[in-house]
Amino acid sequence: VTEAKRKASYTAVDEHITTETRVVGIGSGSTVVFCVERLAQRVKSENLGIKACIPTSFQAKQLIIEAGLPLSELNQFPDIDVAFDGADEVDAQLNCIKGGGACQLQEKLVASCAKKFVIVADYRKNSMVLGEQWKLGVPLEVIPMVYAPLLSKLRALGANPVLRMAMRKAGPVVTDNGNFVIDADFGGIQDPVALERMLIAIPGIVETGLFCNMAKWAYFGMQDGSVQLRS
Ligand code: DER
Repeated sequence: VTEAKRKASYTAVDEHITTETRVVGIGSGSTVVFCVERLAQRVKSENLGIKACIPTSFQAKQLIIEAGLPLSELNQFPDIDVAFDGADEVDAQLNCIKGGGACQLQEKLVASCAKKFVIVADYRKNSMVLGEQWKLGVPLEVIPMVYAPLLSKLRALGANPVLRMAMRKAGPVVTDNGNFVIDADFGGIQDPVALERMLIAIPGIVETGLFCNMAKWAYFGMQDGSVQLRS
């Protein structure tokens, strides 16, 4: 799977980073690590004009710093040329479930400011209907003060919601923005656009892991070593 992630990421960076690229959005998770690796290689070996890399989490910030790439932020570089990010599941229309790493709030902000939003993933994420492969539910970033009422509201909507608990830290996961994550399993999601609209309107849900009509390219590393592009 690691080789599949690396191949998808290298292919995506090689196809979307040019000498014209100035500002790059860097997603979160284990696949986008290889995008940073490839970008750093190319900055070193080619005359690229990258001026800023915009992180989507503490992890992404660390990746940018450790790769020696120029770290900056949206308020200094509001127009992102291309953003790379992973996904937990991608459907036939390139709608995604994201948030496996609890970073979906900043990821969606960066993706929303990018001219091009590119997904990199291994073959396990390639799906037809969201919720069919990814069984852990739609990650929702929520305000801690209201997580219990939200669990009830989500149950009333037919979901099976769970407050995401931390590993090797007592209590729930706390996001980079100081919020909690509720994973709400809705089963197969035939209309992710409608579900996203309904969820984001509920007070206390500050962001959902449904990225609809955002990604225009998705690179999947396949088991046979090939890379499949869906766009
Ligand atoms: O948390 C996130 O949204 C990540 O992008 C995640 O969905 C993908 O993580 P992975 O590349 O480690 O599978």
